[in-house]
Amino acid sequence: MDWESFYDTHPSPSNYESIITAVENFVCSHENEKMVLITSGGTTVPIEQNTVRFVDNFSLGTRGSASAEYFLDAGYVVIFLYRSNSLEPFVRHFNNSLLDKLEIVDDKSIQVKQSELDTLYPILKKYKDAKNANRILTVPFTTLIEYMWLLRGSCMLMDTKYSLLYLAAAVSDFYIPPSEMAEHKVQSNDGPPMIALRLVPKVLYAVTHIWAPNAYIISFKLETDYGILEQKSKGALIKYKHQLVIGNLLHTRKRNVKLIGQDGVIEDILLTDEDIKNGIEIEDLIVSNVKAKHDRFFESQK
Ligand code: PAZ
Repeated sequence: MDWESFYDTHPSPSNYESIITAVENFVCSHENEKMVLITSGGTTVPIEQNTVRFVDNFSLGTRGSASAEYFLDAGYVVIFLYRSNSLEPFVRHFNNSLLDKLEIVDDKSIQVKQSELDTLYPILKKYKDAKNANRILTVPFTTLIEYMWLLRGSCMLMDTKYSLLYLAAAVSDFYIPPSEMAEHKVQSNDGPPMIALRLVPKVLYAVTHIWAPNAYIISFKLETDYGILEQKSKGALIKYKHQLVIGNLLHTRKRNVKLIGQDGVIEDILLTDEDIKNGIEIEDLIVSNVKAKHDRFFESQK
């Protein structure tokens, strides 16, 4: 199925109009400012219409949520399109550990432990500054179909050279059309289910040629086999003609990425053990590299 038929045959989520209106208002309130759309986390593929089970993937949302913080530091306004319950900017630092950083003073007040203040304060300050200045909009999705609609709607609102599309979400290549799903919970006493997965159409062509051809567009490519990473990344650049592919391998993604541009140059970003010990995150280096590239692209579009 091509991407046009996909949108023709899969209706938008029920809350789509209100979400896209919020995105539109956000975009309009930041006209002529550098803006990044970050997609983050993995899509789910339900196997029942009343969904009890779904096919998921490994992505935690670290890449997207950490990058969002560095883009804010770099002066970008951020739209964070993320899988519900995956990591979010700022909050990611405290997942599961927030309660241990607080203490009860008396029955009317609690406070941050003195020993945690130096860590918590700068993160809270940046979070509040970004929120109060309306510099970040978070938009959750869960299913593949929600993601597809929200991606299209957001890209179409961001078709300018001020926009950077940073497509780091892990989007399923396979799905079950709702018309072919069981309505109710699949029963084990009916025997092993025969589930036919269909291919999800590649929408990157539409992103780069139809929805946001004026934006600077970065797609990510994840592989598990080092031998095909470069070739697949270059293949995507040839096919979709966008500006940059960031390639990474499942087990080394937090310490090594390859940035591959249309000129064929491959830049390696590699963290050493020392960097990691010192708390350096690879997203910090990715974002400063990408910002410089977007700046040059922006100047060249005048
Ligand atoms: O979310 P995370 O930090 O656990 O992983 C990031 C990533 C590997 C999903 C991202 O860097 C990426 O490669 N996204 C594209 C995946 C794909 O090829 O579909």
